[in-house]
Amino acid sequence: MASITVQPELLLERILTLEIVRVTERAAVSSARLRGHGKDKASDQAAVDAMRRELNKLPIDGTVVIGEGEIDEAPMLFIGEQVGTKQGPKVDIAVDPLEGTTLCAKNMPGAIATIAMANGGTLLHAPDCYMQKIAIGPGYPKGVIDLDAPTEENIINLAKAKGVKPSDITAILLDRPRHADMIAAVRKVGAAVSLITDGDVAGVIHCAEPRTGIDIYLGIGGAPEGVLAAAALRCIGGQMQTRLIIDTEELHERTLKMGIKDAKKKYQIEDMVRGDCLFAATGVTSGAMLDGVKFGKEVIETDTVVMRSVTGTVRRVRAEHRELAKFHLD
Ligand code: VTB
Repeated sequence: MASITVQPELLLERILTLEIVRVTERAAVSSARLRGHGKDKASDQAAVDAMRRELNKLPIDGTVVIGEGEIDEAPMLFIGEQVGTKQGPKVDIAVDPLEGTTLCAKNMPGAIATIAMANGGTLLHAPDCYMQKIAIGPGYPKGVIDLDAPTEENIINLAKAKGVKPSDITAILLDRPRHADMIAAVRKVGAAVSLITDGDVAGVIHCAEPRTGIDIYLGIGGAPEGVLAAAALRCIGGQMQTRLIIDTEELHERTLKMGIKDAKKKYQIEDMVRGDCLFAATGVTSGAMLDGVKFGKEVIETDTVVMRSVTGTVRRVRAEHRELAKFHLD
C-alpha cells in the first residue's frame, strides 16, 4: 500500500487543527456556565482562564498578537503574552475567548469562543481599536467590492456579479448609530439590512455561508474581530477589505509600536493573514453558525467549526464531554 508522507511541520499543523478545538471548547464551556447571569466581565474572565490554560498545554512557541488588550489592562492573554510549552513551532495567535460578552450575559444568540493560529510573524498585530470592514463570500471576481466606494455602488456591483437584482441582496451590519447613513444607503438601492447587536466575527463569516442568506458585511467593528474574521475567510474563501481607525495621538503611538507605519493602509485578507492559518470557533449561545453549549446530567455538548487554509477543509466537531460534566470542571 502506498504511504503518504507528510512534512513534519505540516503534520504538526494538522494535529494542531484538532488541538485548537479543545481550546475553544473549554473556553465556551466555562463562559456558558455563566450564560444569562448578566455578568459580562465574569463570563469573559472564565473564557480567558480556560483558553489560556488549554493553550499552555499545546506544543507551540506561541505569541498572542490579538488578545484581550495590552499587558497593563489585561491580566491574561494580553498582546505579547507567550503561550504554549515552547516545544514546537513559533506561531502567532489571535484570540477572542468570548466574542459577544453581552450576548452571553443576556443569553442572546451568537456568542462564540474563537481563535486563529498562524506561523510566527504572519498575523496583523492590531491594537484594540475600531476597524472599517467590508466582506463578501467566495466565487466573485476580485474587486467587485471596494472599501472606499459608495455603499450603493458596492451593492449594485455585487448584485450584478451575483446575477440578481439589488433587492435580492442582504447586507449585515452591527446595529449602531454610527451606521445610520450606511443602512440608509443599502435600503435606498432596495437591498435588505440584517442587524446584529454584537458578534461581527460570525457576521463576516455568514457572507461565506449561503444558508444564512447574507451577501455582504458592511460597517465598523472591532479590529481584533476583523483579523479573526479575515483568518476564517482565508480558509473558506471570500473577499475582505479593512482599515484601522486610528483617531487619537495615543492610539497612533501604540500602533507605531506594534509596527504599523501606514495608519491609513487599506488591508486585504493577505495583509492581515500573511500565510496559512487555522481558525476555530465554538458556540457559547446558539446562533446561525453554531449551537451553544448544552449542559446535560452526564454529558456536556459543544459545537465547533474548525478550518484550515492549506486545504480549505472545514470540520464541524460535535463533542460530548463526560468528564467535564461528571466533575463539573471549568
Ligand atoms: C464588534 C462585535 C463585538 O464589539 O466588533 C463590536 O463583534 C464593535 O464595538 O462583539 P462596539 O460594540 O463599540 O460597537 C462587540 O460588540 C463587543 O466586543
